[in-house]
Amino acid sequence: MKVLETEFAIGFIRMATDGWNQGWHERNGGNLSYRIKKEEIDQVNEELNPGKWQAIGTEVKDLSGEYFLVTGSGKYFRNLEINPEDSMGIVEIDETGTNYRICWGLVNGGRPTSELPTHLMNHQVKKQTKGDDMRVIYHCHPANVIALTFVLPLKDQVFTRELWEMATECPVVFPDGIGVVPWMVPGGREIGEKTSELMKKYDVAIWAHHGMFVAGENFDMAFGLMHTVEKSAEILVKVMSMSKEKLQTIKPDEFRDLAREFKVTLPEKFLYEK
Ligand code: 2HA
Ligand code: ZN
Repeated sequence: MKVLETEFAIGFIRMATDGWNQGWHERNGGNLSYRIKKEEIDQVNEELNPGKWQAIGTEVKDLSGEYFLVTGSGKYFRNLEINPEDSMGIVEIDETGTNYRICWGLVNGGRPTSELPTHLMNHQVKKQTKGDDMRVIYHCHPANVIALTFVLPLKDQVFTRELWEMATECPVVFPDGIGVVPWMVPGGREIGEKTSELMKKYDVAIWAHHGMFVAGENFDMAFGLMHTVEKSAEILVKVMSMSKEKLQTIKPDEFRDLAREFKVTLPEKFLYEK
């Protein structure tokens, strides 16, 4: 089977195109990775053509032998659909978890995303904590979430609570909450460590003045989570633009009622009195 005929490649490209259409991927902004299942990589074995091992820049021992479909460094989401073999690639992780090699795609000498360390460290955390449930890590630059990082305190409690309040579905969609990473230099191990630390608790991490990372079971869940958080941020931006104070909102006890009814656990640290 050809890589481009597989369900995972088709889903990956569709998600990238949807993200582009949302306006979340100006120029070469954002990146996407998918941890490929054993049976899926076996399907495309004949098309794999491993290149040279190269350093990841961090260690992800628990991902040794795994294969990932990833977007390329400097590649534009806008082009993924029309030129997938140039814009994305399959990489394999070596036994030590410190090197990768390109096995398919990135045909014009491309490299995996500059955020490969963060993607892989997030995948490792999700594999450790959720087993095989989480396969998608997604990063983009959504305007409303980024705007909020200039006016809200950069605290998990504040972002989670403010965004929960903006739409009743939010606490049901991201009950564990949202982590916030202060401004840092992107593209390396350090920001990857900080982000993956938050991914132990949350499926969403906001990078101040930069963008957002989410983890999802599949493309629908990851895209839907990004979409929900960014929509909630858009409502909050509108509310804050209209008025300094909310005349009414969802109260802590109402969140507790919601949690009971929808059978989710909402950590009490987010239900503080204001
Ligand atoms: O350009 O989004 O964080 C890709 C990025 C880097
Ligand atoms: Zn970015």
